[in-house]
Amino acid sequence: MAELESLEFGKSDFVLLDEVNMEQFLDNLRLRFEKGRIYTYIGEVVVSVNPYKQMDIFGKEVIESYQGRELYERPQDLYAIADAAYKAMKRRAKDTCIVISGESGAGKTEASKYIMQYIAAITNPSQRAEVESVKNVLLKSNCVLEAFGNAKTNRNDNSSRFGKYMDINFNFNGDPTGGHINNYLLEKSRVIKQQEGERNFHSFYQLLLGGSEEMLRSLHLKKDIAMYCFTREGSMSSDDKSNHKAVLSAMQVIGFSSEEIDSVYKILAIILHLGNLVFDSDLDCVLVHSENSVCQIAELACTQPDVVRKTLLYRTVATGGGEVIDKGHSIQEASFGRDAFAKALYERLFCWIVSRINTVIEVKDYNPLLHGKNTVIGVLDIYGFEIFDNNSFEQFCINYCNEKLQQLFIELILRQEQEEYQREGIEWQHIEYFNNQIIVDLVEQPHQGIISILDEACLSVGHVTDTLFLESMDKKLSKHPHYTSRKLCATDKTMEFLRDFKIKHYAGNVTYSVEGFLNKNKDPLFQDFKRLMYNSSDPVLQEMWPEGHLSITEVTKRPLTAAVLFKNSMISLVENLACKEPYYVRCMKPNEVKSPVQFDEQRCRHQVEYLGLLENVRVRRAGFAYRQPYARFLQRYKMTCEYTWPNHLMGTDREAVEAIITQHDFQGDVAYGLSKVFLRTPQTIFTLESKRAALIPIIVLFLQKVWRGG
Ligand code: AD9
Ligand code: MG
Repeated sequence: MAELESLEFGKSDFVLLDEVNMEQFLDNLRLRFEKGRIYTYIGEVVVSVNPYKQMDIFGKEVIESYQGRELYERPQDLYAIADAAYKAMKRRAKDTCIVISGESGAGKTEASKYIMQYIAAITNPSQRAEVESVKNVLLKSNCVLEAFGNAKTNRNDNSSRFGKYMDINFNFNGDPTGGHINNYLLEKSRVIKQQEGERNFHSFYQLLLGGSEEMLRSLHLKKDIAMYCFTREGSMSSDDKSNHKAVLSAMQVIGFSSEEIDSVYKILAIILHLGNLVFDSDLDCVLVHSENSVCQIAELACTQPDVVRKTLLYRTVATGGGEVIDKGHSIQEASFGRDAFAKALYERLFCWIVSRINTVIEVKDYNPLLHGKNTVIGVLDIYGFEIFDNNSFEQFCINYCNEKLQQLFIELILRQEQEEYQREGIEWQHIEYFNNQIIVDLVEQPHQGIISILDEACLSVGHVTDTLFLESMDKKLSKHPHYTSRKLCATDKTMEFLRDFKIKHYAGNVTYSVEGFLNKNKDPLFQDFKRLMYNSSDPVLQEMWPEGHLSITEVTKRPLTAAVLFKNSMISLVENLACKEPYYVRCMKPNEVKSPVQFDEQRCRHQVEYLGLLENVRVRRAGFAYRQPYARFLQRYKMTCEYTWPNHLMGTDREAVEAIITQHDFQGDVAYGLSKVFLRTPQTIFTLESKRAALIPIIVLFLQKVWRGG
């Protein structure tokens, strides 16, 4: 019963708190975490706390117990959310989406996997082979994407270093027919450098430690991560070997051909060999120190060693007179080119893997006339807000993404409430909340926003530095309430060297160092590398580098910069989510040490603040905390009223519900909508629940007597 459960395990819904304040919120969260209740509602939003231990709340029997029941009638679980989204999609032919947010290590990816497992388990009861195969590919895709897109960080041993949005398509029967994956901003800088204690992407270690002797020999690799610059900093994990097998088999199940799988591993090997290349100078000329590696790279890339060598040491430039010449690199330029090439190879490999999976799961030959409306559930598992000691361009993009999602959260959660009240003909009073649109504008507004200023700096001719970009921002944004730079605040000249700016994000202040912003945004890669890859006789490599066919004189258009590409992808993501019925999972991390028992109050307080959870509860309570269709409400509480038990003799269910409300004297707390009854305070539902609880044993006794004929 709600009342009893609330005493022992805390309140199952934060709207039931006596008062909405941080202390009560945290007390309840802590109590529930300690009691193993890792999920708590705020209305229809689920707040999840990472348990850091295996819970026995997942599995087949649990899945069965969730099917077809309403959100409020079940214990709190991800399955309930998945089921609600699925039911909305199936019953009302609504496209829905489940947005999973929270910081690194909070449990987003695990949650998204449970949700997908749930959907896979409840669909296709008749076990049709083609649907089973779609489900299998959807589930197996996780394993491949995690191998290539996840890495050990100091915050999470299996951190997703890319954003992922997956659409699952359903036919009118409610069975999955396919899907589509969108990936966002892979953290490719990790390929060449990792922070202390972190690793490169799992795929490299899996190959080196799990690849067969024969495979490694053909790739000219040794089973030793210390031999490669790009893996040297990381440590082995006991799972690398078995995961390699799992990934190989997943790629086969998905439908990668053996040639394609060979190409994937060849590209990983090329990257590892590139990492070991050293440049030297001899008189005036730069040389590659490691001739052997050049030959191996050429062999793996299906091209000639002298072409590889030339690409590493020279770039083709067009002179003013229209002449094309080869210009030799300095050691610094050659190293820069090598690193940019390694990063680009990995990024293209990752994108190719995603699009290869998409070609398999894409819905083909769907005829709405024949198959009915095609509906979609989208699942978004994307990086959470990041504040590090040193924040750079990547954190800037990630935090901008979180601003966009917060904006959507505010818009959808409020809009949903308002729409429901409107639909039901109930008056609604607007509630104040912090609207972060001003920060979104600060970043993305044309001409005045940070991305525009950054682009302007990147596109201007002459030697533009990160510092000039900072100056340009200071000039244009000095009056913005959410922008400041230490340089702007500096009073004495000695502070001139400071090269950072601060954004007052909705989730907290973040100081970004401008160092590397221009370069990461321009993301330059000499055209020669693209041509090298395009001219490879490996069809996969060639497919990945279509623009390599252009010669230097033909490359006239500047490619879009990284920030603009990211901004465009965020805008279309938000548009896509906004037209779906949203379900939210807000993930929290209880502590920094992966402990299943420690509840770090300060860390949790911060997350509650920036996830806007208190505002969420307030919005939910400012309206009506509970709402139920008349028939359902009646079914549950009819025993508490003499006019409705065992059956009511009123005209409509609504009149019967009015009789219950009047009997308990709750008239002041209630509004009657067209199809639902709305209860303003949680206390009302508590009282009804406890009255019901007290009556149940009496009714059971009575029924037993009747059955015994007593
Ligand atoms: V990141 O932004 O990708 O770095 P996530 O995705 O939020 O992060 P993830 O789901 O990877 O975090 O969870 C981190 C770790 O917490 C997992 O590897 C598990 O060890 C642990 N975890 C998370 N959720 C659960 C759970 N429901 N049950 C058990 C969990 N362990
Ligand atoms: Mg993740």
